[in-house]
Amino acid sequence: MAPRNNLFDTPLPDYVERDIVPSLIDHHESDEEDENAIQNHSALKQWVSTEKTIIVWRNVFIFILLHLGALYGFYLCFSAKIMTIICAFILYIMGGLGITAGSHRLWAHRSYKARFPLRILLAIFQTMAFQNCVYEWSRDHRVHHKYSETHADPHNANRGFFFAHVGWLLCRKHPDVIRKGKDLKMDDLRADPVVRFQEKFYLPLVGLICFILPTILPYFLWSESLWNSYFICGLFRYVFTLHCTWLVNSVAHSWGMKPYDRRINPSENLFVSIGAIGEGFHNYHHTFPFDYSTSEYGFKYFNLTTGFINVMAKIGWAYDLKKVSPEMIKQRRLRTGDLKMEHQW
Ligand code: ST9
Ligand code: ZN
Ligand code: ZN
Repeated sequence: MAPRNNLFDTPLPDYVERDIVPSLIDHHESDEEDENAIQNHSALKQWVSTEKTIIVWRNVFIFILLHLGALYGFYLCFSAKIMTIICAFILYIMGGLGITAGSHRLWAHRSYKARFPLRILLAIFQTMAFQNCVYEWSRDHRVHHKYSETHADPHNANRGFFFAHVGWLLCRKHPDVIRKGKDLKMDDLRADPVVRFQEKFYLPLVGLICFILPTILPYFLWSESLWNSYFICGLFRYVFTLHCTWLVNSVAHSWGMKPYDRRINPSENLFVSIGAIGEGFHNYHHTFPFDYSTSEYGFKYFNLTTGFINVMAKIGWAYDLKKVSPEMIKQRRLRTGDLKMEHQW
């Protein structure tokens, strides 16, 4: 059924479907095309940069404080009201969906389309996760896919586990990230009023949605202390969500099975997928980045985000969900997959 349009839901311009979406589909039809891409890519990977790492001490200081606050919040969980713990959990899922269903699968990859109310909801959730605005998050993520594990990848896993996990947020970006990032097509995000609005008012919105609301809701709704609410639903929940996200860049780029493409680092990691509500099937995702499920298996195996998008599709808020056909997966597995590695969970 064709999606209904209304005043707020003007479709994105034609060039988004014509130029931008195909550029996000990093998939090669022929072996030869694929081999060329791999050759170019490995040359980039092997290039040794002489750039010095410049640490941003302000960020180091803020992250240390944040983690001390989060640890204290964890300690307070043992004396807080049960409703406060449940609330922190729900906020983690909401913020998580803002990242997974929002900035990742919708805005960075355009793996499905979302109507205006869903885009608003996802932008609110994404702000709750405070991981940079949708525009910046998606630009870093597009450059991560296009130049994965080279110096143009913001969280280049070849610079070590710590760098891929959090270190990249504690130092200046490699000039290649910015250079290559500027060549990316980003007009689709510029054309989305929800993305523009969130970027314009990002910091005040973060203050309100990520910290103030999680602090005052438990206080007003079940008389939790403001102290407990701030440290548990604010800081602890925020830092927990950050680590669940960062695990995808560190752990899922290091350990796990590679049933779809044995030549790349991203791997299938169930442990990461549970914490990252369905985003640990990273070998599949880097092989077929345009699949809305980021996995061969739909909702199966704790892919909560896929379940959420499926429900949104049922009520008509999500549509044009892109899914790779079983035949295409099979062909790709035969060509590049590690065939010894069947899914074993
Ligand atoms: C956070 C992000 O945590 C986490 C993202 C994780 C991604 C995971 C992906 C995995 C898949 C999805 C799984 C989801 C699972 C979720 C599970 C949930 C349960 N292209 O930035 P500046 C320009 S954030 C083009 O200052 P520096 C930029 O526009 C945490 N251009 O670079 C600017 O231009 P102009 C909270 C680019 O100075 C200029 O460059 N946030 C690009 O090197 C300078 O930009 C923080 O901690 C690009 N890609 O500083 C903030 N990038 O001058 C941390 C930049 O014209 N960030 N530009 O305006 C910072 O403090 C700084 O960015 C920095 C680098 C210190 C890291
Ligand atoms: Zn991705
Ligand atoms: Zn990745």
